[in-house]
Amino acid sequence: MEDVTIPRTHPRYESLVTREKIVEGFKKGIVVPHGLIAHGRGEALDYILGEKTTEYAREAAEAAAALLMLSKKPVIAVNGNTAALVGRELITLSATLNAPLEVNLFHRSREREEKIRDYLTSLGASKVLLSSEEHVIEGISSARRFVSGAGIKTADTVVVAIEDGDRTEELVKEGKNVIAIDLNPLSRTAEKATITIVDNVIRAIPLLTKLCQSYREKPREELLDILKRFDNRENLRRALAAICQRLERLAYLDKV
Ligand code: PTJ
Repeated sequence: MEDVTIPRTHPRYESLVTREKIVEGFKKGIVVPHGLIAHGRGEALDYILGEKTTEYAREAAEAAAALLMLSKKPVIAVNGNTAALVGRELITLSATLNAPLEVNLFHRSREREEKIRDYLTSLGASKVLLSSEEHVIEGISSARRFVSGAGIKTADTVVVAIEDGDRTEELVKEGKNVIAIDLNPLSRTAEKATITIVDNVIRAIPLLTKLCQSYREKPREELLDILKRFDNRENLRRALAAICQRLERLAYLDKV
């Protein structure tokens, strides 16, 4: 297939570069075909959201950073899409938190797990865990139930992104906090997570990392306070309201 160079002046440059990353990941065998479809859904939602981090997404990211700073054993789950889109950024978040990355796939195969691990290692990751059939999250019907004993199984907080919704609820049932990054405020993952950041991973992961770095010296009481003020249901309501308002403005005005 021919490689396409995207001119910097293209009005949709960022979006097209991101799309190229997913396609590259697919060619490398990191992203599954279903991941391309998921990406398209994300693109559509991001377009409606205005392709920028909203105020409510920032507040959710602040609560997520506070929770991560308070967590004893955070783990960052990685799938095909997140490895392809934000592999490097996930490594920086992992280093900032001293939290492992764990490859956990819906369309699971050992071969793809290893490909993703090797890809992350080539980018500089030092600790990438893989799933094991010895450790299971009960109640999950997909292959995502297999997790690492040193990772998700024993984590107190799990960061998940671009998820299909089958496991957040079960992780929460196991007493874990779940931080989800999902552009769809109506998804099951968004609803069931402890904290949902309704934003694109390409913006949300760097923002979360920056906030974690700046919260390092924050006293525990302040972190607890940030967390206490956050209400996930209310935040999702604001996300939906913002989508409605933006569409209304687009419908009645010539520009947004
Ligand atoms: O690599 P695997 O095998 O684990 O499979 C990963 C996919 C993505 C195929 C799997 O998790 C899946 O099928 O996901 P869904 O059900 O399509 O859900 C993905 C969710 O992520 C949807 O709500 C999308 O709107 C959202 N999404 C897509 N792209 C982004 C996103 N959210 C944040 N940032 C994005 N870039």
